[in-house]
Formats: sequence, C-alpha cells, structure tokens
Amino acid sequence: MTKAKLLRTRMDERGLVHIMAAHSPLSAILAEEAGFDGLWASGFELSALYGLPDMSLISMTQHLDMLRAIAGRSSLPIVADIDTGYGNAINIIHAVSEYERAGACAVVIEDKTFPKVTSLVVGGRQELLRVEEFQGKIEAAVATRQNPDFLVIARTEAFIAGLGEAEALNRAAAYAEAGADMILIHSKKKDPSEIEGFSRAWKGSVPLVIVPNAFPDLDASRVKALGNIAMMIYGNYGIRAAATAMQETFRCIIADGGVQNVHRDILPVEDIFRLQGMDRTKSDEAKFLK
Ligand code: SPV
Ligand code: MG
Repeated sequence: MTKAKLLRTRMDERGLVHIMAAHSPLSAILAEEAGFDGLWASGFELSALYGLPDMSLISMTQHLDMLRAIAGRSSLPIVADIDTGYGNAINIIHAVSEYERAGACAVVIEDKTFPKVTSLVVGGRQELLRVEEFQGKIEAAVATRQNPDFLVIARTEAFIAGLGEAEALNRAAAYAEAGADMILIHSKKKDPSEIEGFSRAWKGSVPLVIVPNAFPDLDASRVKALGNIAMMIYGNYGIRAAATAMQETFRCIIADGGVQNVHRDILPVEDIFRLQGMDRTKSDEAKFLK
C-alpha cells in the first residue's frame, strides 16, 4: 500500500488523523515515535529554522530538500505545505510533480497571492486570489498528480483576511467543485468560534482540515463532535517546543557557568545515538569492515 493510500485509509478508519509539524528528519523521527499519523512539512517551521519570517522567502528547492531528507528517515505520510504553490497554475504543475516525486502524499495550497505573509501575525498583509484563478490552480494540481490517492488540499484564508464566514464557505465550495479532496479552513482567532461555525455550516461533500495554532482549546474530542473534520495539523508545535528547550538550556548554562546542572534535564547522548541509528551502523561495521 502506498503512503498516500495509507493516509486515506487511516482517515476512513479513524475519522480523524493527527499530523505533526516536522522541520527536520530528527523532529520527524520524534513525531513518529510519539505516535502521530503523519507529518506536516511546515513552511512556518522551516522558515523559523532558518531564522526567517514565513513570507515566501524559503525557496521551493530548500523546502523540497528538507522534505526529501525527512522522507528518507521516516515511514510516516507527509503532507507538504506548499504555501501559494510558488506562483500561478503553471508553477503548481511543476511543484506538484516535484513534491510527489520527493515523497509527499498530499499538498496544501493556500488562496493567497504570492509572496504570502504568514497567517497568524497581527496586521499581516493578507491578499486573496480571485476565486476562478485559484480554482485553476487546484485543477492543475489534480491534473498533475500521478497517484490518485495523492491528496490535493485547498486552504482558504478568508477568515485570516477578515472576509467572514460567507466568503469562506463560498470559496470552499468553489475549491471543492474544482476537485480539491479536502478543504483546510484557517483562523487566527484565539477561540475556535470561526472554525466551529464554519464546520457546522459546511454542507460540502469533502472533509475539512484544521490547524489549531491560534485556538488550542479545540481538542480532538471537540473536533470529533463536529463530525466533518478529518485532519488536525499541529502546525508550529515542533519548532516552538525545540526553541523552548534550547532557550531554557542555553540560559541555564550561561547562568550556571557550565553544564553541571542542565545535563540532568536533557536527553543523554545515548538517546541521540539511538535516534541517529547508531546501532545499525555498528552492526554494519561488524559485518562489512574487513
Ligand atoms: C505552517 O505551519 O506553515 C502553517 C500553519 O501554514 S500557520 O503558521 O498557522 O499558518
Ligand atoms: Mg505554512
């Protein structure tokens, strides 16, 4: 079974899948160990890893290189965050074929103009494409995929742009009509009212995807009760957790004048050896180094 088929089957069987953001192969390995159903090749996380804002500054090549490295070290299906698709429908054709070949099982394409501005920042410039133009991008993605199980997920930023529920519903319906397999509905409100309202009003045939970054109270039990959300993406939790741990540890080392205290609170190096696959290398050495 392909990974794309596996992701679809899991959604059918479980009703809801949990997809964790990964910005590196190591974060992907940790997400797999923790029990997530899949990985989110997040544009926000990779931008942050480079110390840059999430504003179309990271190139497709940089994102693809990381996705390939992640795919090489994890067996989980990967949902690729391709932002606006790096341009128009022609750029989408190129992007979808590259991402599918690199090992992605799904792409999420958002209906903003290129270059985009990250969704959650206060006062961000949020411009949306014409509906027909974005429909063309979705149609191009659907026509390009090789594996029919590869998911084309259309993301509307109508709430992010302050355009309200009617516009969000109208756009979502138009994108489903263009062939999107799922609709990602995003919101920067601190409570889940926009998402819950949208979910209740959504009468389309395709399921929804959410990214509960701004509205953390919307947990899996509340999501399941809504009945039409099939994927939860934990969009910036990997990089925030990593930054928290590094910030605390680095400050302690400076404050303590050494590593005499922090070494008790962080993973021993033997755990890192295990995550690196050192055991396998040792047995290969015993077998092949003659
Ligand atoms: C990402 O993780 O890159 C996302 C989610 O697109 S958000 O940053 O909330 O827009
Ligand atoms: Mg993103």
